[in-house]
Amino acid sequence: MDIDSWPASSNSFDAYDNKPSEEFIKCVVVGDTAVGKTRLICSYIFDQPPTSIQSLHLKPHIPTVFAIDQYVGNSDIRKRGKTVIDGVNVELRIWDTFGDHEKDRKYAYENAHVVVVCFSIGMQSSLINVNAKWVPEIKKYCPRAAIVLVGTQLDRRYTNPEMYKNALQVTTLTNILNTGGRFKLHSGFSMSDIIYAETARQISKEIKAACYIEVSVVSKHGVNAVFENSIRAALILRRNSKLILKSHLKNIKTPHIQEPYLPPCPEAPDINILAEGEMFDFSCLHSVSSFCDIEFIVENEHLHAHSVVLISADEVFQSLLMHPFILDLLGFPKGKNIQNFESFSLEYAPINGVLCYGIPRGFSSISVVTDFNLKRKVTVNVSQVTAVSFRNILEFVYCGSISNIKDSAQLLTNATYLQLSMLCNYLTSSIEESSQLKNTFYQMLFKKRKKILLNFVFNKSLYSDISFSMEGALIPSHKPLLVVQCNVMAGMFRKKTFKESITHVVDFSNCDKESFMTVLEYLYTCDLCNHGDLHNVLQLANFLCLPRLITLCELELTKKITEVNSNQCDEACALVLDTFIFAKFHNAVQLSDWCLYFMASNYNKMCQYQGREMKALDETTKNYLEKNRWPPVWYLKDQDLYERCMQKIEKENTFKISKERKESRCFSFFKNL
Ligand SMILES: Nc1nc2c(ncn2[C@@H]2O[C@H](COP(=O)(O)OP(=O)(O)OP(=O)(O)O)[C@@H](O)[C@H]2O)c(=O)[nH]1
Ligand SMILES: [Mg+2]
Repeated sequence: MDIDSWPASSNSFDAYDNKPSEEFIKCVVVGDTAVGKTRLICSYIFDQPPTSIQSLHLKPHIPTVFAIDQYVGNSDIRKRGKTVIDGVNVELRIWDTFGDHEKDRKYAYENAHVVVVCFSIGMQSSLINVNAKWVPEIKKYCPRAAIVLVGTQLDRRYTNPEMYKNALQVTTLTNILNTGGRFKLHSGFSMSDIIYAETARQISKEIKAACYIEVSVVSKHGVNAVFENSIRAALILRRNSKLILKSHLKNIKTPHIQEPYLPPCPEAPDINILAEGEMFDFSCLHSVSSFCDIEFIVENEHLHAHSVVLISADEVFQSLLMHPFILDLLGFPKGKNIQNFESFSLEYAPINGVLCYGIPRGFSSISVVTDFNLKRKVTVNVSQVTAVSFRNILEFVYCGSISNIKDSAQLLTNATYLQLSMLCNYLTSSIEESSQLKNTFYQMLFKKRKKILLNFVFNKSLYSDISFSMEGALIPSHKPLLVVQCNVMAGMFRKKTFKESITHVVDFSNCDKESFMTVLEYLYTCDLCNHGDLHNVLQLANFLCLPRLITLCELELTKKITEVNSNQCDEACALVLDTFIFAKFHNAVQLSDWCLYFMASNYNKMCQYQGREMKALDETTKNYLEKNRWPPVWYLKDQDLYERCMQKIEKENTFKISKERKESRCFSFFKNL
């Protein structure tokens, strides 16, 4: 049952057909419009479960129009009104009222035993009105009723005001009448509007309320406590009344201080990994002679290509370019690189005039030369294939798709002859869904490249044209791959003004080898496989402008901190602080946000283990942590007060019990006399 399905209201007391079970209590709920009186009552009498802020604000506020007794006409609801408090049977009747308009509420107040005065924890004006409007009204119409002060919408104290921005559509009756439709009264609040328990307790004292309670229908915190303590407040007044003898009320407890609500710890921000997107996109090298080391001669046309691109795209090119005799002529080590190429037919062809077996069909002769600059070049004559088709074949190898096929039948014949199986599949697949098709083949090619580059090319001298020197070692690498995967490297190798564009060795001696190898492996695989020192890898990733690698490092570092935290909290605190400073310095925005979150949600531990370092943080960070620390300061203060009160109550109880015992012993002594 929901707020919208109230039983038909009646303003008549005659509607009560049952006699009060034992103690009948009329409880009237008052307060400004939209503070949440109706929601609070519904949550209690329909025993509604906790809810989310979003679903609570899905419907606009419908103001209550008449003062109503919510128990009239619904036996289920009336049953819920019967309760037992501190051993006393009670029949509770709750009256909902309106805060919106100024019609007489006298009828609602009539014979009230307790009045629940509500204000919203996110609305200053509603608290001002407690003293200015509601208490004078209570004093006028039911001066003898007990008062319970209730701060509603407690969730506003610990949730971001942004959450309410678009959700809250408060409509008032006056607005409906004036505008003939829904009207946005206020669309949110700021944290400066928030009322803390300290202030409310002060008001509670001033108005001589029996107790102060905070509630939220979102968490359901305090909902039952409001009505249980309202009953207690009413019964204590009744007990104290000299006119009636009420010995069965002697066990009614004084309404207690409420245990504060510990808001849920905020969830860690997600670390989003940038997609692989344009990586391994060799299209910029297609038909480009820079960094090329292979030349195909087809129908007298000379077409340039790059060994790394060809080898990583198809087994046919692997078997051609990784032929042991060619590798021997080029001076590359062979043996462990060689794959088993038995899946397609191999033939005899001359390499530098020597007839060799093991050359894929269609490559009729090969020549290998090393020029005076020690630049090695392989020239391959292609037979029985048209130049137009071979250009299309190279486009597929570089781009994973072909933009303009002039003669598809001819191309399919040539691709079949050259045994290029992936291209044959591409050409025979349904052309209608061309964009999806392109994507599928791009992905297939992507996966293939990852595997081949890692197994046969990464950290191998095979067709290497550049080396990085560090820690006394030379790490072989491949410019065509580096320029495609890394813009900084592309600039370094392409711009003639950089000496790296002409040298064969690049000095990276400032780097530690393990971290560099991790970054290099990433460039060959698009994955962060071998971690090394993640801080150093992150630094290098930032230096080389590799945004995806930065996100991968961010994720790994958050996992590492979480893992360390589960075993050694003090170590995690030190690590997170280092990482935070490091992340800010090296543009790892997600990581620095995550560290801030960690520091805020482990604030006490951070101060315990890293007190000095926390004090040395910059003012903006300190302010942020102070604002967002968990548990929040208001909770800690309230919890401290609560514990002190409970200790005091316990002491008083112990004192009372021992006093009673003493008295009963005295009594028996006299009795025995
Ligand atoms: N975040 C949050 N919003 C609440 C809570 N309780 C009520 N609200 C919101 O406040 C709006 C008003 O609630 P009502 O219970 O209808 O307000 P009311 O005090 O009965 O208002 P009148 O009938 O006009 O006097 C609701 O539409 C909810 O969106 C709460 O615990 N948390
Ligand atoms: Mg209402």
